[in-house]
Amino acid sequence: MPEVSKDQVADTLEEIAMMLELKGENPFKIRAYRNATRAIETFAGNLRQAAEAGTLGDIEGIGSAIAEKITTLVTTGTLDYHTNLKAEFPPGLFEMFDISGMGPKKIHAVWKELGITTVEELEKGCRDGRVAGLKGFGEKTAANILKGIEDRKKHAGRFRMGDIAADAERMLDDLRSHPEVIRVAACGSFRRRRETCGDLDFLVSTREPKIVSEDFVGHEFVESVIAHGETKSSVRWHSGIQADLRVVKDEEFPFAMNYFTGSKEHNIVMRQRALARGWTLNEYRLGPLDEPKTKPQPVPEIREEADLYRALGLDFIEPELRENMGEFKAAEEHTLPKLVEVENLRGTFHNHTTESDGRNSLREMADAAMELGLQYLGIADHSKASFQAHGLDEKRLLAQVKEIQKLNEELGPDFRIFTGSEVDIHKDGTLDFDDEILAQLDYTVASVHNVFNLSEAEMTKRIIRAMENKHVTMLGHVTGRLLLMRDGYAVDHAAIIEAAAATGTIIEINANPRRLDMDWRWWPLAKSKGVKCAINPDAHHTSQLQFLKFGVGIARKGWLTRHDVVNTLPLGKIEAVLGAKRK
Ligand code: DGT
Ligand code: CA
Ligand code: CA
Ligand code: ZN
Repeated sequence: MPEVSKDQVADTLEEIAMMLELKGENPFKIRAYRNATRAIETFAGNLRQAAEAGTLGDIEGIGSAIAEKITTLVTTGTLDYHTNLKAEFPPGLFEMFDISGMGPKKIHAVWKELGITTVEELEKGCRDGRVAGLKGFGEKTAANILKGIEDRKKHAGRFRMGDIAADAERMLDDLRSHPEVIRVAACGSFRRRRETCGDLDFLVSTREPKIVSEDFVGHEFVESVIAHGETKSSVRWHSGIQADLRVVKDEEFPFAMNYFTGSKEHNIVMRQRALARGWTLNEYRLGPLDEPKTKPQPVPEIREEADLYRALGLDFIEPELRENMGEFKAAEEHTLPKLVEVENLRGTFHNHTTESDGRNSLREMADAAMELGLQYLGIADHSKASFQAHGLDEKRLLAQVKEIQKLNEELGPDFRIFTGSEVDIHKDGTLDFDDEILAQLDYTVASVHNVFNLSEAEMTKRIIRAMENKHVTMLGHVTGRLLLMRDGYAVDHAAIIEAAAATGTIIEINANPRRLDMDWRWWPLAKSKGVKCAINPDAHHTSQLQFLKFGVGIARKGWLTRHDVVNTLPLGKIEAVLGAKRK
């Protein structure tokens, strides 16, 4: 029997939760399956061993009834409860859960009342008025669902960086250790650290193209082979993403690496610069033009990518900046920034514990931060308005502050936990805690978590009003977007950046790979106004402190150096930054 992976177990539990919702079952039962899904996703041990040892029920978030079901699933490979439940529903129904605006109640209604069982039928029903005519729906709801369907189409076929990075790194390692591989790179949008990738573009140089290509298409990640040749192969991995492999001779490697890293827009300028020097540049070589308009310069020898940039009169351009958004001018004028690196980070803010909706205790989060080599950890649990996330009221918050102070004494002077709150910004821009309470914290992250449907002007005003509070140290996830799932609420980024500069409010890069918000495209403007950045993992689990690396990728795409990012400051210096607005 093939091993049942953690992902498969989590998917099965999630499907059960969805089906129970469709049936209108008891919310507590549904919640239990959702909690178990999350517990499995973050469980560090071996599921099969835990099942055989009978210890699944000991995992926090998994009750005995669900533990039994998981045991059946991992030991037998199937779960009748799930299979039988699934037989009750047309399969197309499940896809509707991916549409923003469609919840279980609505799915149930369109199915039972209109006989709609697929997304295509749903789209039709929205257009011909049937959906709007349903009790409790109306024109506005139908329009909303249509927009959700459009959004889903727009995102189809892309993958979040956070969902593909681990596999991509593993493949890089495997290729690197392949005896026939000379050089290897993952190019394309992955190397440029885009927030989402359409596919993965691997490149190797070798004297044995046949062997390397065969091993690539035979890799354990591969679900199906799309194309298999000696210089180019394409496969689909189990995760759903397509991975391409290009195989070149070692002397071609720097050109291929540059070409396949892109972006396309960046490549076009590179080629123009080559032409201007009487050369032709493609993915294999830099050579003299056959019919140069002017006398060509001698073609320099290129051994690596940096040589190519030098030959074209440019400083080396980091892959993250290759979007043709000003990098050529800066590279010519030697004004490219020295981009921030993961190693520069000394601490992080905006993290959750079990006190709100996190999965690990304060102590566990602190231990994990120390293990990562960080000097400080900010705890910013949700505030009371976020009741669905078990937000803290004043009493619980102040109790947490006490607990943190106690733990700080215990941990000694080399590590510090900062007391904070991810305080909700109300609809009118006021905060979920009074100033008198906020004044007792080391810092505050202010975030919007409800009433998303304001106009851009109203939402912008709401957020700016919050930033004007001197206790608001930083602004959390500016747009609230969930990549490939939900567009952010409408905000005027430029106005918010202006207000951040005027009030001295830090803006976060929420490093959770589902968010990566504020978007990298806005950071050059923010930087030019002197706005500082905090790279925050928004960790709800110790393992999610690792999200910091995705945030650093976005900061680099935003041209930020370590001087632009406050959490590169060591303990002893960061305190002044946190307190600056209150002065
Ligand atoms: P993706 O996969 O949609 O996330 O984005 P990329 O940038 O990885 O694009 P992809 O995989 O289609 O191609 C990889 C790189 O190859 C791309 O960044 C630049 C280069 N490339 C592909 N097609 C063209 C082209 O038509 N012209 C030029 N100049 N470069 C291209
Ligand atoms: Ca690609
Ligand atoms: Ca590609
Ligand atoms: Zn939040």
